[in-house]
Amino acid sequence: MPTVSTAKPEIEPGPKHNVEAMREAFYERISKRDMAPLWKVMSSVVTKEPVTRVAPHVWRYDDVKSLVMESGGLISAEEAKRRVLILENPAMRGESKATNTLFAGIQMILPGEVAPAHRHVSSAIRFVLDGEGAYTAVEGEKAFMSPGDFVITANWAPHDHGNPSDKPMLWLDVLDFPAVNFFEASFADSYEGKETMQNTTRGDGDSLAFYGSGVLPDGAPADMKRSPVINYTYARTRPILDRVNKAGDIDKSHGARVRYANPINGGPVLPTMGANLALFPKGFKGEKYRATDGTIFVCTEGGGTTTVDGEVLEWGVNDVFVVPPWKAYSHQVNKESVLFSISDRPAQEALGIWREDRRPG
Ligand code: GTQ
Ligand code: FE2
Repeated sequence: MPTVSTAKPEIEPGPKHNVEAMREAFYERISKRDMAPLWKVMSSVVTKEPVTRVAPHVWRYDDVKSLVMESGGLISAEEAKRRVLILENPAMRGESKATNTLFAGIQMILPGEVAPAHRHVSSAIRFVLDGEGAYTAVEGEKAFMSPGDFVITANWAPHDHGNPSDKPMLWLDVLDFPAVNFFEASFADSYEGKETMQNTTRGDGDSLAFYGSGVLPDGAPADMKRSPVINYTYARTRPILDRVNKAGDIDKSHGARVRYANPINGGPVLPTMGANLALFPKGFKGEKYRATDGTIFVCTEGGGTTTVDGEVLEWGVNDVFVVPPWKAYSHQVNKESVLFSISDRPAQEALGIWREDRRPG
């Protein structure tokens, strides 16, 4: 076995020094062939724990609403195609991302406006903040929307929006296109100069009646990657939270919480994104929690604070906030409050990489 001696530096004038020089010369030579030594970067490419660029952040609805309303005077829904102000994570400006996998934006559609039909590989969800009686038509079926409604638009489903009501409607859009673009697998179709393809034989609200009522059409498929329900209405979901709360089924971190599910198989509503609605009873002081899915929250009732890695985020009705992956967080409320949340957890679970930690240090 060779031993390294430090006793005679004059006699062996640094084999270490020579090795370093030889290594550097080698790295330079392989670099010219588009290669690099893994051992120099191993710990930063195979990290011991999740490393995130995402910053915790709150977008206050007061600011957001007035700015989105102002955009209504600058551009029409028709011209913009989608009149949306992007909620950009402050640590990733210019990338159109709220988290590394999810886009978030606030869309507004004014009375009488329509946003033309299109389709894309990215799945989308809407979470309604303001207004009453505008619709999203998905594959030709109109889903009329009210605040708190959770509406899904699956991969490649044609969709358009319209507002026959007399009030502006605003909603939160969340799309998975940062994830789709990571895979470089995006396609989109605008139907420009073609038929809108929005004529089907389905009636308004059919999907919820057929699939969201504890019965299924005879001959419904035995499996489906995404839910056939278009609109999970607040009117139906919210009362369930009271029942869960009354039953005492209150998670120490997540409160009285339900998960939006695909009625065909009980799975997530979309393969890439999953959502929950949670009620926190008055005085709830949540236990710290962390998971690998960065999460976007929206408050629908009440208000409170979420402490993320020591930073306190304050939120009230219609405020949107982001918790980065693997950062320990806990919710606290003084009054009864409700939070909607959405993340890429189903995608991570499908890939076998999702983890949670109920006792972060
Ligand atoms: O409403 O179809 O915020 O396609 C981003 C992309 C909304 C939409 C967005 C979209 C839409
Ligand atoms: Fe779209």
